[in-house]
Amino acid sequence: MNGVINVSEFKSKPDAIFSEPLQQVSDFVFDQRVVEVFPDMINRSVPGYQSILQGIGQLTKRYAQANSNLYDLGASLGAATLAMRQNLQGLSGVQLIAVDNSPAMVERCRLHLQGYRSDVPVSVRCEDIQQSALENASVVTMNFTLQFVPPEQRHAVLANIYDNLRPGGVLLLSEKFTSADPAMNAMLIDLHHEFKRANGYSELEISQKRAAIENVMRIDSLETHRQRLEAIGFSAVQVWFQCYNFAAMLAVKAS
Ligand code: GEK
Repeated sequence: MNGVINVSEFKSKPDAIFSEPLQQVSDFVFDQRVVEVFPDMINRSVPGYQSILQGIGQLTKRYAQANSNLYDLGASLGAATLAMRQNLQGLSGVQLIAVDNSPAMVERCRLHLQGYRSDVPVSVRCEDIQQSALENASVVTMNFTLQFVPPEQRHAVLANIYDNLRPGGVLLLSEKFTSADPAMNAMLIDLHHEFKRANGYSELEISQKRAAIENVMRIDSLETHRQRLEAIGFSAVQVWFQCYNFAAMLAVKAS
């Protein structure tokens, strides 16, 4: 496996967005302020983020096909795009397309991608993944993005991916999830909050972030993900990483 992008290499201000008491907590948006702190924020908030990027690189190496497109939907600053790109050496005719609908993210993503050398062409599109035209895909990554799509639109987004995957192509889907068992769900949330405290977030930051995100990030259970992916036609769905209430899945379109 080639060296994997380490997000700590991305320049970042420390995330202090929710450190002061706010009179009213507004819905979370991926704006310029978030871009400036994003690498620090995601590293301190998503358990296993770095391991997931490494796994995305490994799975890309395994499933990328020559003469195909690879997509990173909801690319943010391009960490997964880079993890994918570093694992495409020697494969002819491949190109990467990173998509995000936040203009501030897209601008910084372009800068990041330019900072790393590669022969694999990459383009960055500023668009809503609900409207993305995909074609001839072998690997599609959604690393913590589907959870921001309104629940009623998720089936259509995934069906669009499935329809435009080549036989043998894969979706790499990472999501925060809920557990159907209320006690287990509460326990997983608690472990995650402990993880955030251990990474230096205060109670105030944890609770204000939770309030800001609850309307924009509505999460499914792993059962819901599996059932929806199978109903769309994916022939195999496998969780390959889990830490607390965060998981990464592989969904395969039959060859
Ligand atoms: C990473 N994958 O570092 N269309 C396009 N982009 C969207 C949409 C949409 N409808 N909704 C949200 N986004 C990245 C991390 S972050 C996850 C992904 C997080 C974008 C949004 O602008 C943001 O950049 C990204 O999805 C989600 O591997 O912050 O928890």
